[in-house]
Amino acid sequence: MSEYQLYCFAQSGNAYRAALMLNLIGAKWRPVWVDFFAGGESRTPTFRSEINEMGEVPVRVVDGGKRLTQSAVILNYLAKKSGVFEPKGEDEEMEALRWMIFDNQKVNGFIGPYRFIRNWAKPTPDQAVFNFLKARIDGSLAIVNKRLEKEPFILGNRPTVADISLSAYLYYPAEEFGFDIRKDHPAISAWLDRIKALPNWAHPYDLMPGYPFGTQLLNGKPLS
Ligand SMILES: N[C@@H](CCC(=O)N[C@@H](CS)C(=O)NCC(=O)O)C(=O)O
Repeated sequence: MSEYQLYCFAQSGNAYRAALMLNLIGAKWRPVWVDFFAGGESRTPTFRSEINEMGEVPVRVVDGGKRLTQSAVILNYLAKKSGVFEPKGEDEEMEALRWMIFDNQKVNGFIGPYRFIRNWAKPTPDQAVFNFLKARIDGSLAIVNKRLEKEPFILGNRPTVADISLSAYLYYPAEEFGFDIRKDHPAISAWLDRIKALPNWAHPYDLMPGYPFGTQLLNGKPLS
């Protein structure tokens, strides 16, 4: 029996943070597919009253019903529980949190909407919106790249929740972004390879259901 359920869908980089963490720590978990695109499930009154009042995925549910949302909260909970990717001591905890907030707000907080409006929003917004977001993305990724020129991981020599949070979105295909993050930011590229080499790493489209669109399949098989 799985210890955790994760409400998610394959295209969600926010959900992928939590799915990747669960996989990397070897947790027993199973995905629950959220029909985000066609069904608008996260906007329904039922989802908001019974699953997450914020209308977002990921949502991590422990068998028995206890729920957690916000990927940073989920990552920190799982790190504490497993002892894996856990920042050690108050200074590291604050440092990890600092980067996770920066990620949520300014790195993937801009990359996520950019990728969404480029691939799925109807009608497609004006070019000015893309230009604004892209300038913010370039500036934020340059900050992360500079940090990673000095150390192999965000907090130093070992990966922590800050690395899982910041890296997850960046594994989606470059064609979905329309720019090549690895080419533009070489230290980020080398860091993505280091995280990808960790045991149990898996691509978002292999780890969460809903790719291709509108299916409850995971790797071509129905969800159990
Ligand atoms: N800060 C949140 C962001 C969650 C989030 O925005 N998830 C997207 C899916 S990738 C969502 O559910 N969006 C619904 C909406 O904005 O209406 C986290 O890290 O969990």
